[in-house]
Amino acid sequence: MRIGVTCYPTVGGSGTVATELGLEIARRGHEVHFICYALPYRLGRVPPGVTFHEVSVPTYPLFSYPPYSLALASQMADAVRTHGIELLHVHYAIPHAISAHLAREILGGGPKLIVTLHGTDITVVGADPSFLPIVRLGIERADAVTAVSRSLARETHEILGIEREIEVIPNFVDSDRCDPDFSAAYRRRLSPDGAPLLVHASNFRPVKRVLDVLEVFRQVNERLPAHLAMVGDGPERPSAERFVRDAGIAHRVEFLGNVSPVEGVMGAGDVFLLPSSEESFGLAALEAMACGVPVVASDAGGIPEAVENGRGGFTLPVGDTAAMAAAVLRLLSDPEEMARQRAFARAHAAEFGTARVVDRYEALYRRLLGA
Ligand code: GMT
Repeated sequence: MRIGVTCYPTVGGSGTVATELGLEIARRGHEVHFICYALPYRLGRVPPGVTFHEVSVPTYPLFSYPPYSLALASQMADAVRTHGIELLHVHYAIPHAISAHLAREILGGGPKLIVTLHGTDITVVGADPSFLPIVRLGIERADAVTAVSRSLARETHEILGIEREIEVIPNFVDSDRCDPDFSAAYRRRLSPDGAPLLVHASNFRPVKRVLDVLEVFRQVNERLPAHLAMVGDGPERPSAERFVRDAGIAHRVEFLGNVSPVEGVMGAGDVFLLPSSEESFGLAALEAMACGVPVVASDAGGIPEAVENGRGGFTLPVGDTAAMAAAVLRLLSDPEEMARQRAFARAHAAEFGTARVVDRYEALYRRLLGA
């Protein structure tokens, strides 16, 4: 099969899933074409079965907003025509689903189209009245739509007021990316005194509630001296840095920015924190569990589908920092419970292994192409 993939190339869950899926599909002998505005951050070395098509968006004094969606549509049409791409798989509805429709208009037909919904493309941006009608169109006209959790599929039906079938294919994780030696080195750096280490990783957007991460840590650290590693970057970072200064915990908290591979730091931790207010799935939590790190998270959106309460993690009401701190303290003060939860975390993450989940995408591709 010849597959075109479009995603945001920047650090984030949808780009990770799109890239790892494309790479695995290429390993299975198919031809994969990434059509993006930059090389996806997770692509690394581009293997022989993969081609990258850069979307360049010309600027012009009239364009306060350079039309990325249109440049993408033209580039998609060109890649399809030149390479005989049979199926376009776009990740994140806005604007990728619409660009793909436009590409099909340019071609007067052409490839099948799959739209994979990742979360904020529906729950935050897509729900905005400025985008809702165009997102609805993009989703209704696709040949297949997938969502990364049952919760997101349900929300999509509710928010967009549509009835079309949405197949739920969960996110996946490769535990081979966990590297105990590398993590041990990180642990020595982040906890030189051997105290427990908590970890959070995100894009520091408001939905991640990073101040809750810090508040949970503050409460834990009051009872049991610990360290916190904050991985990632984004708009809430300045307020987070202010919080740790004001709370007098700056010497216990390290802001690492984006690190690669993220599993290096995640695997160094004792507990991973994810107290988000919106989360379609919570891939970061799954990555932590794959490295044997239990998760304390909120019960927002699809998190309970990724983190089974009591089996490798605990899900608690959004904003209940006291309950989250208590869950962390319980884990840190009971080595037997910690060992049990670490084993559960690994076993639970194994259920979301790459091969099993990619089989489902490959089957969907074959179904659409009659291959
Ligand atoms: O908003 C983000 O956290 C980034 C976003 C993305 O598109 O990169 O993540 C979303 O997609 C991930 C992969 O499917 C999911 O694991 C995240 O839960 C989801 N984020 C939200 O729903 C907030």
